[in-house]
Amino acid sequence: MMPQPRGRTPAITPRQRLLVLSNRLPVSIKKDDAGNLTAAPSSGGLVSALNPILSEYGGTWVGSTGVASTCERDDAEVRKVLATATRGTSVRYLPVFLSAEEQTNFYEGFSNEILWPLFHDLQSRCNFAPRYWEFYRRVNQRFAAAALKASQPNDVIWIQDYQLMDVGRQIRQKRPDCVLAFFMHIPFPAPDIFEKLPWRRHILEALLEHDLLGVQTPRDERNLVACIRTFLPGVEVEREHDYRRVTYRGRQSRIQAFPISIDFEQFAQGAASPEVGRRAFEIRRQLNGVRIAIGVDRLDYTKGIPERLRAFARFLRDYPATRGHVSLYQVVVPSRESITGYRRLMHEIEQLVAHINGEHSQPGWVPIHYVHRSLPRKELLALYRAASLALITPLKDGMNLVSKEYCAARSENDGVLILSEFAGAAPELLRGALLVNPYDEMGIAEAIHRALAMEPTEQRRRMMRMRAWIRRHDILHWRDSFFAALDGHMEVTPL
Ligand code: GDG
Repeated sequence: MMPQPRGRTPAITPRQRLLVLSNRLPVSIKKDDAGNLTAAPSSGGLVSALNPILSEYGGTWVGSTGVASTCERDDAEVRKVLATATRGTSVRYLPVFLSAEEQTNFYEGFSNEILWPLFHDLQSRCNFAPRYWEFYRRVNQRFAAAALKASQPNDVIWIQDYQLMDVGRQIRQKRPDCVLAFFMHIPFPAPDIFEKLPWRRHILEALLEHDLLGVQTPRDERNLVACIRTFLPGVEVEREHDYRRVTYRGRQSRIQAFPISIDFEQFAQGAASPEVGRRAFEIRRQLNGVRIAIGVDRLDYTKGIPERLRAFARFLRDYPATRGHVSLYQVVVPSRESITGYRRLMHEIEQLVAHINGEHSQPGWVPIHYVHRSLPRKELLALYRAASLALITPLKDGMNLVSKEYCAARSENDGVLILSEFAGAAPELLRGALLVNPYDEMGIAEAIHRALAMEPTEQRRRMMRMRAWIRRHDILHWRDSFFAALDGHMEVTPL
């Protein structure tokens, strides 16, 4: 039976179903050397955010599985493994099969060697290879075809993220009256960065095919609108309440910021459970009672991990009395391992950890505990509970859910969040977090020192503010505001 929807928005009628498209399904399939297939949950913030929504509402989720398609017989095997892994859920999962060449050029190439660095303001990391663009369009066409096949005319088609910006345009050509929504999980750059993209006009026109275009923060909204004004002559933009209405070639789109969030209650309750409490106690004991600063990130150069490690080393040098009393526990979840730059980053992190530990370790104390794997949810919650501070310093981040999860897990209202001012979460959490510039080693070292010295009353005041904000602006609030903005396009009568 489907769980009862929570929140204020009525459920979508069975007549008007929800179809979600994302590059990856929430379940990834891997093939080992012997050719055996295994299924595992996909990592990353998009899946963390959308899973609770889809599992409540039901609907269809279209995406790739991560394993390269070679022949129809193998694809059929993948379908079977996927069906077994997702049995009993109210969601229908539809795999899009990509060949190894398509994965290389569309995903690793256009998505992660062009769009990802450019949209995170790191243009010098871009490789604008023309063939990537061909594959991007071709694969987007495949997603569009899968969506068209799986949907009925009245469905809401909700496309996720930067890998699929051209899908809506292709669906619109075939089905002009369908309801199309898009959400961008990563930042949107300012015009002087976006203009480097040789296909800038095509991408903006494709985005404007959606009825609703959601971005993470008001800054992303301003940047997107500035790009539209700069690169699409003849466009009209009107401000209405908390969004902009854009008219281009006779079609209207609504652009709005919807800061994404977490299932606060689920995190808070999970973290408060006796089992997690026991494990948190155990972790602290194993670390000989030293205070823990935690970092949790996908392996990615945007997350500022080497910069953070260097800042932590500086902290140990600048405040020698703290040596032996605090350790950084850095979790790095493997990600995009097939991309050379990511493997290089992994080695850089390993070398830095070894170097810093080599320089500062003492009997019974290691400055950095480094974990390079995905942890079970309960272990992650126990770490959030065990840590006196969270050190979350991305160079740029669409939102950063980890910062919100850490606060949700601190039900005793203690602990300090040190947060990059370039994370999308910063404007929401600025009254509680210590904001830092992730490039400022000395500033981060000072913030760590300040966090460790912070009185419990100040910790409490700050943590309560952040928790109250996140509790009110949770993932259900995000979903409700997004669906409410689709009002007029969506018939939202209760089930
Ligand atoms: C993209 C945008 C935006 C991490 N380690 C483990 C684990 N995680 C989970 C966290 C969190 C998620 O992964 C990471 O989400 P983030 O938001 O921090 O980062 P991205 O993956 O880069 O997400 C980002 C997001 O999309 C949503 O729009 O906020 O800006 O880049 O939920 O808990 N989960 C488990 N074990 C781990 O070791 N189980």
